[in-house]
Amino acid sequence: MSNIEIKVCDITKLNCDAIVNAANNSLLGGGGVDGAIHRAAGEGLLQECRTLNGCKTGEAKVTRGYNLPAKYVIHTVGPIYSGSPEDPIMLIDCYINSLDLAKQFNLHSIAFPAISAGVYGYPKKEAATIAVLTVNEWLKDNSDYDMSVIFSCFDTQMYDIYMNAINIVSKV
Ligand code: AR6
Repeated sequence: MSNIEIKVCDITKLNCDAIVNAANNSLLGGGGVDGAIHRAAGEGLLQECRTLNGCKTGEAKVTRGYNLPAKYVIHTVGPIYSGSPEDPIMLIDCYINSLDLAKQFNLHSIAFPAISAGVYGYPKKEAATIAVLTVNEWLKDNSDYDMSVIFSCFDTQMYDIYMNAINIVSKV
């Protein structure tokens, strides 16, 4: 997993080709990481988001990064956790569609927050394991393409959860 890094950081400060936003279906901003990204990017981001006609759960759309250090923002919408079998399927889609979109735009570095693991209530360990497994599989399936992935954790508790997930996945 040489292309995966886990960091405790504010994702809005990262100088990657793209940062991923854990958005809602409207794409018009909200709380959590979504609010932080819109505040840091400025009004231009909201204006571009208004042209996108929202985003379905599990899908991803791209905008420019405006005042962010990141060049692009990939907006994806995680599932609101309900305990149904659909939840992991939609969360997996968020990671795959974000990475596919980054590749389509010829981007080579991307940072993810813990999609759905905040307001949307996905149990943190499960969300982190799905994130690590899915990204690891995507990197294997796209081994001819150079992509670096950062998992941006907002606190050390989430960092520990991701480190455990990496340890579990690397033993599989
Ligand atoms: N950098 C990195 N991670 C962050 C940051 C940050 N600046 N801020 C928060 N987090 P959430 P969700 C972490 O709730 O669960 C919004 O209102 C946070 O600690 O942002 O997918 C949207 O508009 C948590 O671990 O996203 C939607 O309505 C993780 O990011 C809804 O929330 C995700 O938490 C989406 O909920």
